[in-house]
Amino acid sequence: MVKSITYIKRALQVVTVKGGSKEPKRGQAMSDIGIIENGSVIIEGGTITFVGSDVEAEQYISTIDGKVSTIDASGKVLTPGLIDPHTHLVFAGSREKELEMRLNGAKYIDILKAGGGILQTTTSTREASEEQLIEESLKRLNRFLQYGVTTVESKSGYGLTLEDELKQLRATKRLNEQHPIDLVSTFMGAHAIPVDYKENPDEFVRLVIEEMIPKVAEENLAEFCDVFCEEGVFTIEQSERILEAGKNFGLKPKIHADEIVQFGGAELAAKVGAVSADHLLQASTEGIKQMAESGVIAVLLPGTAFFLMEKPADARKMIESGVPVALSTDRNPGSSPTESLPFVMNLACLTMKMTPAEVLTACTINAAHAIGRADQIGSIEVGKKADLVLFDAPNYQTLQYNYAVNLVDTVLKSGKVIVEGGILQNVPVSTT
Ligand code: IZC
Ligand code: ZN
Repeated sequence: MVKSITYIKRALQVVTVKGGSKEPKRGQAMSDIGIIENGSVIIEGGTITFVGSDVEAEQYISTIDGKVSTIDASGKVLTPGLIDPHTHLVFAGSREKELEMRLNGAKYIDILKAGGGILQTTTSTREASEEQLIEESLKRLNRFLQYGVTTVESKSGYGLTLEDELKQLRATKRLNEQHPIDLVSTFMGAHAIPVDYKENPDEFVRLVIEEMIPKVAEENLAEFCDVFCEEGVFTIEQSERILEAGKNFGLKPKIHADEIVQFGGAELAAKVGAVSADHLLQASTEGIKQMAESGVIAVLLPGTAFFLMEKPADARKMIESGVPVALSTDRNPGSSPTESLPFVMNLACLTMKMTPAEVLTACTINAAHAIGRADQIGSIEVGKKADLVLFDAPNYQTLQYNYAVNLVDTVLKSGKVIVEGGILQNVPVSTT
């Protein structure tokens, strides 16, 4: 069989983000994004086999046999496919009424405590069939693709019964099979205390630990276990028990930490050896120090802070303390209804003062580490999967200089063009 070769040439810049596949990038290394000016990338069978200058590429291509399709990247910037390491992708219903409630002074957490918020989405998700969940989520995945996102982490947590959590996770599995975006699944049964357990939250924790986690692991439906560790949701002690139980079943810990009040979530992340601690708006100095020591990745969500009209996390302090930082949309129907990772990148720059180079590291190789995929994706290096984005921009700084506009021109997933001229190519829009 003739080998299929894709030759991307004449990019103004190839942003390789190389050198971080073993360990996430921290501190100064986050600014080191390995730019090649006037560069080319060659892909063979979905894998990157050459990265270098246009001149070297001409030499290399003359040594290999196969059917070559060429992509002219003149005037554009090539980056790794963007990675979103924190979403609540699969759900039914919407919560636009909460925006007006919040504009009138209601707080996100009080809406939840009153039985709305996550619990409202839980009701609509329980009512939906697995097919309906897939149908609704496909639309979101297609928007992610148009924004240059090629891998997405997806959490359960809108079922809150064994059967409904499994339904959400099975929908995630089928979405992963049907859609070009790769999904990485997280079990988050500990997302909220259901109304019927309000008087006895420990009984719900028992259910999560003894019934849900073993079944999720048995069916191999998740790689990570997450918990909403927050005042009025799950306590530090409950969160620790849940994350340790997950570890016993091979689920790697993640944690929603210190979003609304300073609660000790960052410290707990370090203690349990979490892969990431996410949000961290109120993280303590001591918690940040412990995260740096334990190598916990901070997944920061400035879109959520923006949408909740709160001050974002202290990214500068974390980077200066040696915590590896990643970024994510937090796509969910309550506190961050967007698939625009590029806009979140703008916000990281404008509201948290991350530099354009740090932002790119945070959405590629560090995000890959936050979902355990840094050996396969997150940088443009020989041997990695050819998940790539061409932006219609003269340099990488322009991605942050233009804000809230979509500069994505072409997206390749495993070497296959799935967005061209900003338009989706042969991507499923519906299961029917
Ligand atoms: O549906 O509100 N923060 N969980 C924790 C969420 C936001 C999702 C939601
Ligand atoms: Zn979340």
